[in-house]
Amino acid sequence: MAMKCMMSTGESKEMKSKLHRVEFGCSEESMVPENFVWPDEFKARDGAPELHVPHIDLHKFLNGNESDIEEATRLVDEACRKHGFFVLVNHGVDMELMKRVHECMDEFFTLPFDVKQKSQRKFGENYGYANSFIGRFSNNLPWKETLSLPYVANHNSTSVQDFVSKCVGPELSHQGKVYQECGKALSDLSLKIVELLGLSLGVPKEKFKKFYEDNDSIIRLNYYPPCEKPELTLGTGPHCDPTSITILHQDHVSGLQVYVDDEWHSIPPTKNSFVINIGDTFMALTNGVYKSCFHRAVVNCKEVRKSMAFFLCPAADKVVRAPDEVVEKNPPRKFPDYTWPMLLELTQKFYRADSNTFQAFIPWLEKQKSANTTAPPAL
Ligand SMILES: O=C(O)CCC(=O)C(=O)O
Ligand SMILES: [Fe+2]
Repeated sequence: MAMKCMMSTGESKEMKSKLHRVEFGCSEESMVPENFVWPDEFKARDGAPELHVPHIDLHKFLNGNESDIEEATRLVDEACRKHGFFVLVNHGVDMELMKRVHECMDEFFTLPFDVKQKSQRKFGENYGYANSFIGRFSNNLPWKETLSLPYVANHNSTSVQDFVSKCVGPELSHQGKVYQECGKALSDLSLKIVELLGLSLGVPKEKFKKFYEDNDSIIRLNYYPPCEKPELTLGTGPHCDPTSITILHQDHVSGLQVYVDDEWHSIPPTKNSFVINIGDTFMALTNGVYKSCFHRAVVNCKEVRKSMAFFLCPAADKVVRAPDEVVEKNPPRKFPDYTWPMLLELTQKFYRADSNTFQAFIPWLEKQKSANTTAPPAL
């Protein structure tokens, strides 16, 4: 049903003609547009083993004694060197707020398509509503709809609220307020997480906190409609987050999978918790010591799945450069200095983020730098 809603657009006509019948999903027969059918090597199989990630008690880390701190940093260090995923509990974020976020998502994504389309994300832009029928790709399409919002960690900024009122519509301003509050709570939380990561890595506690204090981040709401033949497609294709740290809140439906030791593993939702993962930009800040890991989301035939991701990103003028003390312990320096908008531009316009994003980014960045230095002076 939700798929019908994703297809009730002019752009979908061509795709409708490419629909092919697929026999026996959870229902007797189902139809999955060809563009959503992923090659066999990517398809999800039943029964992915669970990834055993540490559950980190943030309250204990912040208020605990020496041994609580030592335990939290040791577990985080171990997980981040291996795959970069851990679960955060006792994090202090009001779960009633997260419940309201999910209610707003239900309200938004079940609106008629033409209402959602008003806030359509344009090519090269970072914010707004997107689904695969209006997206930039034509094959291996993800089975989902998203709404991406700008969060600016500036004392008086109401960036999220303003975006919703202006681009989504003033009639949804109540949702904007909820997402704004959520952004603030998760931005504050992210500063505690980078403190924990800094300590785990052995850099002064304040270092990363200062770097991200004025973060310019992204909130992404993911809505995965049920799919009658879920094994043919993916909700979010395999990728590494190009951003710094991701704070993910999943509803009660499983779907998140992480590629570790040559195998896909699931991280099922656990109540009142967030899944945290390291993105490419934080990996660069640690000179590659902490890993940004390949992950994806699978869909199911029974129910909608929703997740909310807060992608922590540095302010536009901050130079991403691993601290000397980290490089000295893990030489040589492995990443070029860059600012986040450069990597964002590459992944929004030219390159679909995967596990080789940096291999594409490094020569591209060099080209951009030399184009800028050889350009004739402006008159
Ligand atoms: O929905 C999920 O569980 C994962 C989503 C994700 O990886 C992303 O939005 O980057
Ligand atoms: Fe992701």
